[in-house]
Amino acid sequence: MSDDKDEGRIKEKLIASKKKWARDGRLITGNPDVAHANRLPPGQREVTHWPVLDLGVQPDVPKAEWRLSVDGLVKNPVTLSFEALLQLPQTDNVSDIHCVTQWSRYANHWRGVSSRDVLALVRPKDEAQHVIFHAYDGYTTNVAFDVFAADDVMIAHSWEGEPLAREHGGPVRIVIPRFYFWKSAKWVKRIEFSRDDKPGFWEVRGYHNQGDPWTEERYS
Ligand SMILES: Nc1nc2c(c(=O)[nH]1)N[C@H]1C(S)=C(S)[C@@H](COP(=O)(O)O)O[C@H]1N2
Ligand SMILES: [Mo]
Repeated sequence: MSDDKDEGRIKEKLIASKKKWARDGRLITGNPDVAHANRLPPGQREVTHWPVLDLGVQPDVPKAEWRLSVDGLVKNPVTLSFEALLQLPQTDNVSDIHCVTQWSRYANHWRGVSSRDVLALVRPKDEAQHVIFHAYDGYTTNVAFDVFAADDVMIAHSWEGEPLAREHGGPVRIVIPRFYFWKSAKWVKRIEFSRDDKPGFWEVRGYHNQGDPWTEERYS
């Protein structure tokens, strides 16, 4: 596995207990809300604080050194500095967070670059069916192309009008509100467009490949 070297640095016990939850199918209520009749997806509870979840490593990436490569099956691959990211069109979006560990946090105000503006810049090839996020802590996660292309997906540098805090993935993270929050890579460094799917860190450890909170796609 490509993440062998990262596993030495991250919290083995935390990972082991989450893998066990996945094996046991913990937290699944069996009451899907396909129509989104409620604001709260099944099995979730609302929190007002913002929990921090990571692998026990919070990389310190100064804005001046941060780079984002957007590459793979695209016609115009780019590597963006933080300054270059700010020069792209800026978008504000408010969305709810749903974490697979059962907390949801409503109405988070994000600012950054929308996935649609990234797509317009790099121009993916027709064969690009999957998007893989790579992060500075070695974390990866994967989504289908159309999930990335939704109109509420952000490459976010600010939250509630402030620079995104390091523990929440600053300087820049992904936000994919319609799926469990493990799909929203913190400390993002690369967005890869791929023909083939590449299940990410949690997806190879028993988490669902898609992660729709409304149908409780918690575990595979
Ligand atoms: N790079 C990176 N991104 C990550 C993670 C991680 O460990 N590393 N954890 C994921 C998980 S499981 C969740 S629930 C959210 C947590 O984001 P938060 O700490 O800002 O609440 O980040 C996701 N993105
Ligand atoms: Mo999570």
